[in-house]
Amino acid sequence: MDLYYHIRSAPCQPVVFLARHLGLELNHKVTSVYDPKDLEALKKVNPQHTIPTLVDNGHVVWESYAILIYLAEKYAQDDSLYPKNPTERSVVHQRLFFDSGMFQMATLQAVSQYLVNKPISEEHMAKVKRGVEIVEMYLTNSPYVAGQKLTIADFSIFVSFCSLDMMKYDLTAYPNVARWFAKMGTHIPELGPTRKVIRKELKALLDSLNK
Ligand SMILES: N[C@@H](CCC(=O)N[C@@H](CS)C(=O)NCC(=O)O)C(=O)O
Repeated sequence: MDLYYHIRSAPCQPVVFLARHLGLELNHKVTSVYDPKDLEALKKVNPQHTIPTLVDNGHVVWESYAILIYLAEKYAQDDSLYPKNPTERSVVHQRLFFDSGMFQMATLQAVSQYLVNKPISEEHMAKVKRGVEIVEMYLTNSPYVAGQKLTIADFSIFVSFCSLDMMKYDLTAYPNVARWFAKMGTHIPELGPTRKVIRKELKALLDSLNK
């Protein structure tokens, strides 16, 4: 399976982390969307030219949340990561769409400002705080964001919290989030070193874009 990706790209990270969790061997095709040659190669498989893009035996999937679903449905040993039961699945979807519709972008924009020492508006931080409060609520009486079991929603929301962690966001008032965030590290092999690379690569990109 080929994965067109860049580790600094937030939508790529949940896919990489889920693949590691599942023990999948991916052929990592490092792709910078700022490099015209890489972009041309990406356009040949994905006319929308976004990363992540997965190519599995000729079948092309893009949009990170669609890739998470595809990998879990096709390669997980059971349906716990992406439950078949419609009631349980609807909770996973709600968490995923919360991240996709609001939280991922809010956290990414905040950390992008932080890493280049630019101010983040109070209004923007209020939006981030609202998102953190919502996840704290998800985790009240639940070890994982969609309930008793680890699901693909944990991987996507985890990446949003990795962005907040990069900006030293204080989670003291959110004990459930803090506990869950630490626990997620046990589900993703090689997480620590990868997060260091993510920070370095993202900072380098932002510095070059803000010159
Ligand atoms: N909603 C998409 C967003 C993907 C996305 O926009 N990725 C950026 C890199 S972080 C990209 O590929 N930009 C290049 C482009 O849109 O041409 C997903 O979740 O996969």
